[in-house]
Amino acid sequence: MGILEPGLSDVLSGPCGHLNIHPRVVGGKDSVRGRWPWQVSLRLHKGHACGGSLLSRRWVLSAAHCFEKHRDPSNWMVQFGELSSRPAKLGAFYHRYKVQDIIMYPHFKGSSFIDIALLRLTSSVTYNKYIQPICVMASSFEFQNRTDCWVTGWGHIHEDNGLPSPYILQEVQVSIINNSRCNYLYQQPNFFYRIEDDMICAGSEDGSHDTCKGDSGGPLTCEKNGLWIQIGIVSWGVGCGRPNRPGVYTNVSRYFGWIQKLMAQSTPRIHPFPLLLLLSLLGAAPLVQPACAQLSL
Ligand code: 4AZ
Repeated sequence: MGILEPGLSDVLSGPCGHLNIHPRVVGGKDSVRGRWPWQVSLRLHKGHACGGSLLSRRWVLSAAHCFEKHRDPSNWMVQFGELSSRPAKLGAFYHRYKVQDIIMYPHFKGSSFIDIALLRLTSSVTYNKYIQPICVMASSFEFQNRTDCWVTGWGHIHEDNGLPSPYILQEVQVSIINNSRCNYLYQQPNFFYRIEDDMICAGSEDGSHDTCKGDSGGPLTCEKNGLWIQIGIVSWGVGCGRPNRPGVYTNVSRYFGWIQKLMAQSTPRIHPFPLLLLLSLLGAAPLVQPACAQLSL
């Protein structure tokens, strides 16, 4: 049942990271429906609260801080496959799913540390042209000098300005800023914020490309060999679009084992034999074997 991916040495139980349509956050532009088919809107009491990404039919990845004050899954809904965070058409409601469990990483202590959560959905998501999962990998080392990654979201377009009507998903290209450089920037001129090992900085040093309030939980993605990989989760920053204050993202690869373990534990109702398959990518970093996990749950 596995699908052999060109350029990848193992099998997938279901494909991830494929785009059907090829190509404001801060400094961004309107996206196109289907360009980021894994992007979801997490809705608290029916309004957009945070971003997230689809990993498989039953699992959505987001930031733990989104749920710090709202831990009851019944207050949340996940909206898939829509360009607007407030779609006018009634059909959009077909693509809203309920949340069964909110699972924060066990050591999450609030705010920006270990800022990762998985949502288990009550039912399986139906994939289509506009709804597809993203890949995650065991290492993000090889992405550290990339200048062509992307972040997407329905968050603020400036520190004090929300996204205006019709609330179209924004996309912005960002550079990955390595941790030593990011720590240096965050000390300029005299601030001190520590960028931990499980965080990745991205944006631009002049602040022109950034994420903001409301983008939290959404994906930072890069393409590799034709597949899109999620390397970060929008987590925090000092303001939005400020020079020397790039956006800070949770480094997803640091939690690859945790994600894999949780997704494997789920008891599927439709597919009787869930598969856990690791996918090694060609051209992997020499010490850490990157893997792309996709589960048919
Ligand atoms: C927030 O409050 C937030 N500039 C998200 C991203 C950034 C800052 C704040 C990064 O959700």
